[in-house]
Amino acid sequence: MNSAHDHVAHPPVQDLSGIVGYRFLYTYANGWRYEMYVKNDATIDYRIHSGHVGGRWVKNQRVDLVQLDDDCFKISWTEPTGTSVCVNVLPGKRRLHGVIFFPEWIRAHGERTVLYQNDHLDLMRKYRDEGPTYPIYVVPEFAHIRLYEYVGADDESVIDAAPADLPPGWADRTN
Ligand code: FER
Repeated sequence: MNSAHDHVAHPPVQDLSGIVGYRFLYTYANGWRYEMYVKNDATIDYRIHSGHVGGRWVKNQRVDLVQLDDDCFKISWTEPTGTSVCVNVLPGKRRLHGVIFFPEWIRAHGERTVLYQNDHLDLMRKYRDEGPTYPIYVVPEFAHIRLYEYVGADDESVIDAAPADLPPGWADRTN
């Protein structure tokens, strides 16, 4: 029966202008360093500067992006590798929390995913389908956002090189 307590959810009005078109550099509490560019409301590009799969980079990953509240966004997706990721971003607080769900084969052989993924999508799906998938290696960590900059939406030049091909110290930038 309906009652005042079983209404369907009432999503908040969405204003994504505080995150779409931004690039951010962040360091997780476990030391892993990542870079994300929110290219538009459904797409990210990213580089992994250090960590379990440091050196990996990806363009045009489709994501679900929502605004949960003022200064609070959530980005969720599944990779062709089978890794799933959910990242909460609070730009004004320079705070981020990510949960990465790695399949077992990436815990054991992370190096297989350290490449420009877009050139190897069929291989990633083959590894994904061969597994093993389980047990899932869950990595929940806070991060500090060291740099948060507006670079504009839909710009293919923001992330267009491998982490290893950037100028020395590039990933150490702060603002
Ligand atoms: C992040 C955590 C994990 C992130 C990307 C990943 C761009 C991707 C992991 C993988 O596929 O290996 O904060 O941001």
